[in-house]
Amino acid sequence: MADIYQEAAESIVNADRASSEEIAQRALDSGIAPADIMQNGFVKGIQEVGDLFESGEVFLPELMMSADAMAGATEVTNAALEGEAAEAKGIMVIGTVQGDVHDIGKAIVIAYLKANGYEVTDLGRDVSADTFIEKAKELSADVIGMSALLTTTMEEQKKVIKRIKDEGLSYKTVVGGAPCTQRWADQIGADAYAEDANDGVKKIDALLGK
Ligand code: B1M
Repeated sequence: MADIYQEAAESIVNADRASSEEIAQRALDSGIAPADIMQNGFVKGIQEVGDLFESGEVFLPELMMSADAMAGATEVTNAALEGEAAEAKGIMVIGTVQGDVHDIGKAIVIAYLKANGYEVTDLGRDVSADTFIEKAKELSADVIGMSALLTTTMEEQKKVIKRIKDEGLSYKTVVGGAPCTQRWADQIGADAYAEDANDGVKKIDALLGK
């Protein structure tokens, strides 16, 4: 099993989308859970590319190609999770905050939420505070989820939460993304911080008493 995890990670490092999709499908066909191949294989690969990017060993165009390979793998594993959908537990809107285009993690979180019975609307990336609030109102959401991957865009989460409080709205809020922490969530008054997709489901279940 370790071999397929290794292959998965390598397909991301090699920025090979055809290969990442094929490996994802092969893993699912052999009975590996979507979360396992994602976390133990593909995510390891994108983290390695992130480290290489940070140390100047790969550049932005290569990082973008690896992200594309990651998107291919995510599509395959998420399609498998969609099939597990259960009865709706709550309504959620989720997006990547304004100024931020990182959406791979968000796609994984959405798939987990859907598979665990949430009705989720993906607001996409580079989502303004106005859009978060408008869409939550329009869809009568229970929860607003905000993903931020840049230290510079985390502040946008604070902006949305401030709007909710200033307008006396009652949406629950969840923040996530690599630079976020429980401490940050407490500081900005978010109802929950989720470290990963699994934790996201647990925290939202707890917030809504499910
Ligand atoms: Co960017 N990038 N990037 N990047 N990128 C990071 C984040 C960085 C850490 C890389 C580095 O320098 N080491 C760095 C940020 C530094 C910082 O702010 N401290 C960085 C930078 C600097 C940049 C640019 C500024 C580069 C440039 O232009 N010079 C630029 C910014 C663009 C912008 O957003 N305005 C940029 C661009 C890009 C790409 C477009 C090339 C691509 C994104 C493609 C895409 O997403 N469609 C990209 C990528 C791929 C990365 C890395 C390598 C990988 C991110 C990722 O997908 N991780 C990243 C380095 C790294 O993380 N090692 C990096 C895998 C994913 C599964 O994990 O997103 O953490 P993650 O999601 C997890 C949890 O965090 C959590 O659950 C997920 C699943 O477990 N989670 C939530 C996330 N959101 C949640 C929401 C929730 C709950 C949980 O509830 C609402």
